[in-house]
Amino acid sequence: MARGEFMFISDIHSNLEALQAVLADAGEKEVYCLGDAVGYGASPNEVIELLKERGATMTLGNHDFAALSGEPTGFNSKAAIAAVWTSRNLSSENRRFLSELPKNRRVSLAGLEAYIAHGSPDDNLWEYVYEATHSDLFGFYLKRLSVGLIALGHTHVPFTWSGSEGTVFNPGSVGQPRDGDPRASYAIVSVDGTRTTVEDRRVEYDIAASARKIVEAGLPEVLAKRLSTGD
Ligand SMILES: [Mn+2]
Repeated sequence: MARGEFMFISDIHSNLEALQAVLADAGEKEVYCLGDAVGYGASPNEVIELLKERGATMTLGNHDFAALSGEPTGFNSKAAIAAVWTSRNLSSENRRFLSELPKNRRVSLAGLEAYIAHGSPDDNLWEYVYEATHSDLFGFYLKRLSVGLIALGHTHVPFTWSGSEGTVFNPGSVGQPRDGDPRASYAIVSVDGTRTTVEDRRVEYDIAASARKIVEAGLPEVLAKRLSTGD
């Protein structure tokens, strides 16, 4: 029976210190990233380069998309300012890297077929999937996609749902948690034969250093402040 452990991250949002902390915590594992590598924070190039170095399997998020287009349609004013800043500060190489990311992927995790995307299976970039609002659809998603696992990001709120059809989860946000816990959030998926478990993990990181870079970059101060409250 095949077995393996896989690291799932999402919504890093240009927060290098948080990304370094979760990678160190997880150790050497295959990395899957569900989008929004950039946006909000001050280290977009460093974050993309570290993800490339780790050979992360990635999908595109709405903030990655906005940084590519330079047109932050549908964003609040602070997010829009950050998207324009990111667009101006991305290296051409990293811009090309983001532009080549797919909106969803099918991956095989030690024999377990899985689907990964940023938003929902229906709207990969924009739809927010919370357990409270969408759990009635989870069995339907799993059957329709013919997978045993679906990993989604975008909400910055972690959850794991399991039913007879399989598992749907969100690893939360590495770089800008919004569930009231400011520690970086990620998940480890363990596959052992037909058994799949998802373990949520939280990791302390140097929030002050990350916040300082946001202020020094001239980005909206609220984006620095929210890191310490996790909302
Ligand atoms: Mn996000």
